[in-house]
Amino acid sequence: MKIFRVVTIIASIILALISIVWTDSSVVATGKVVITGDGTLSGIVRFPDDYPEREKITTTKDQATCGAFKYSETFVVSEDNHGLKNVVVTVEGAKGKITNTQTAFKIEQVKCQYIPHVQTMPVGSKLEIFNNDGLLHNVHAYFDNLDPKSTVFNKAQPKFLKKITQTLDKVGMYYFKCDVHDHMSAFVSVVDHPFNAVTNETGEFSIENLPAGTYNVKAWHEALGTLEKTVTIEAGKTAEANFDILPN
Ligand SMILES: [Cu+2]
Repeated sequence: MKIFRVVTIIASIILALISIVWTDSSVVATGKVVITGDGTLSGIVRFPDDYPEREKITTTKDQATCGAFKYSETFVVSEDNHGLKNVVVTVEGAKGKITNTQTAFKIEQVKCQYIPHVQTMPVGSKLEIFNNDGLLHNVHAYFDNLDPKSTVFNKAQPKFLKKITQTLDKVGMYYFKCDVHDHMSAFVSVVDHPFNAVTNETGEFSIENLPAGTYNVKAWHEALGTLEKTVTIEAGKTAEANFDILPN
């Protein structure tokens, strides 16, 4: 009986050591074991030919703060390479826990505009919503779509209420609209793994620490919907995934 117990303990120690080596684990500050790889996926989301102009939206109230018009943030396209900003790129099914120890994320309301327009954050994160304007906004958050039934919270934010804090606890896309200023919108992709990115000013993205494997990669845009692609990641290498937006 005693020998059996000793053997069991030794076996479990060996198994634990093997799993540490095999999974290329690293221990983050929180003490969580994070499984990662060393492959990278980079690419660009772009219009190969014609691309939409940035729309000018005339404001209807609070012009002293908001200005007479706002540029729409739906299609922000680089003149140089036709890359599209604010596309959420996700590698599905890659194994890895979130290493991000950031505890709070923020959206600011500045001159009647949500900043940033698109971001991702780990599920369960706190989102701090700031009112930097000296006027009333009304933060209306929806989950997955803009159906009134999909409302998650709906809060008036008068000028004296500088900060509202909300926990985003569902994996998926949160839509934000201001019920006072029609043109104001923002999107937060709430995720349960670290393999996500938002395209930059030139439509580019890079996702690191990917384990080798073949994955489905999704590119989501607020007006265009989702494009998908199968990509194979090799250990220590950078794979490329470019998404071309074709007229349909
Ligand atoms: Cu507003």
